[in-house]
Amino acid sequence: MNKIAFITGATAGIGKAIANKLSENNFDVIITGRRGNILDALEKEIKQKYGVRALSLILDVRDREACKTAINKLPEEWKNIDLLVNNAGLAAGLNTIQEGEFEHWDRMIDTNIKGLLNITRLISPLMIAKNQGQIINIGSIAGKEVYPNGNVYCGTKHAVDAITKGMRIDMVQHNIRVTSIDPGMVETEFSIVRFDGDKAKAKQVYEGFTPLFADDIADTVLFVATRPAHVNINDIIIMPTAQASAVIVNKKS
Ligand code: NDP
Ligand code: 8X3
Repeated sequence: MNKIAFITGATAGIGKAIANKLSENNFDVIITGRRGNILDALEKEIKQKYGVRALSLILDVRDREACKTAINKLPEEWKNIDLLVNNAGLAAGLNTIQEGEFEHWDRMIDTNIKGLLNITRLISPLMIAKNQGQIINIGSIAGKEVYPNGNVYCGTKHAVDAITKGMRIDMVQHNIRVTSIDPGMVETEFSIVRFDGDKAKAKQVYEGFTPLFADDIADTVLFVATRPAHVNINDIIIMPTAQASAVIVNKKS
């Protein structure tokens, strides 16, 4: 029997790479996100390419009631979730606090913190019931350091760091492993979203050096997910070779 992984934010970037990587390595996957057309295509591709089971679930992690309904309605054979990857998240804007946009703050806090909590609250009891499971939270270097204009995004990722530690304490008695994977700069749709769809501005972020790619993070998730049952990786910070800290990047201009 394959293990079952539930992945949030599987329609793009890191989440999509994780869905592919886990499927390639014999996990059955529940892939979730808001963009149904992308999920449908990915579900078909995964089934064809890797011959594992895949189920797509259109889900906005901010919508607690919709998440409840969707997870409660999962067919019984899909409720046996072994691995939850809390990946859905975003940065919106890059401004000082005094110039920040309230809508950006709400979106980041509601997705990165409350969304992660919603999904964890709904899925962890399924793991507790079988006294087994694993949760991997995608944090960030922004959860370890604060950089100029990163204020609220960094705040949400610091919250993920603290919540991960809290989860590990609460879950230990239930034999559930909890990990945080904290990447530096990864070229995905992240900066396009941060800059409200401005692709040219987003491209500049990754110019002059080799950033991480989504597949690098997927490799890390696979490593964590395939350790023996008695081993838990608490936390991994993973950076591009050219990035020494949140703000120090060796760019060749
Ligand atoms: P992308 O923008 O490429 O992908 C983000 C994913 O999150 C999409 O699948 C999107 O799906 C999903 N998502 C966003 N909002 C919601 C929501 N409300 N409900 C459900 N799904 C949602 O970004 P990344 O892949 O780069 O980001 C993934 C995670 O990695 C985030 O948590 C981010 O903070 C973190 N991270 C990213 C880094 C980077 O440099 N790229 C570095 C460190 C951490 P859809 O739009 O279909 O809902
Ligand atoms: C994404 C990494 O440094 O762009 O979490 O905030 S950074």
